[in-house]
Amino acid sequence: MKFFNLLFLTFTTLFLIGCSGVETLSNTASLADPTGMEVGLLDEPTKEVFIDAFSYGYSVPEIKVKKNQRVRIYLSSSDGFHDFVIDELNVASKKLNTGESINFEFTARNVGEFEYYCSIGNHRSQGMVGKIIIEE
Ligand SMILES: [Cu+2]
Repeated sequence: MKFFNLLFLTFTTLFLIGCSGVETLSNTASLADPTGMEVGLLDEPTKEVFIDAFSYGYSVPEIKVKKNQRVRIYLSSSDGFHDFVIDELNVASKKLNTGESINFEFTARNVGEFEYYCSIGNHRSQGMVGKIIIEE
């Protein structure tokens, strides 16, 4: 009986050592990875932008991001039927009624300045536009 207890204890100990060993190894690997820092710099964190749409405008008139940065838009409509479109980036949101909200993501692939606008009726010409600036 004692032998089995000892055996059990030995296996448990080995198992625990094994686990902590794996953890230490992976931590060391990520810290020691010389490209880790560079990847971190290239991969900007997702840019989150909260935009309220109303007749006729957006609460955020300008968005600035880096090339290839992920952008997550939280879009709500406090007044009217609206959407959010960027032709050059193939972004076209769902259309929102008053009180609705959605969020969606896209990647800022092209460097430049692009207009985002509401594609409903004549909202765009009423001034329902903004600008996204994507920098190198
Ligand atoms: Cu609109």
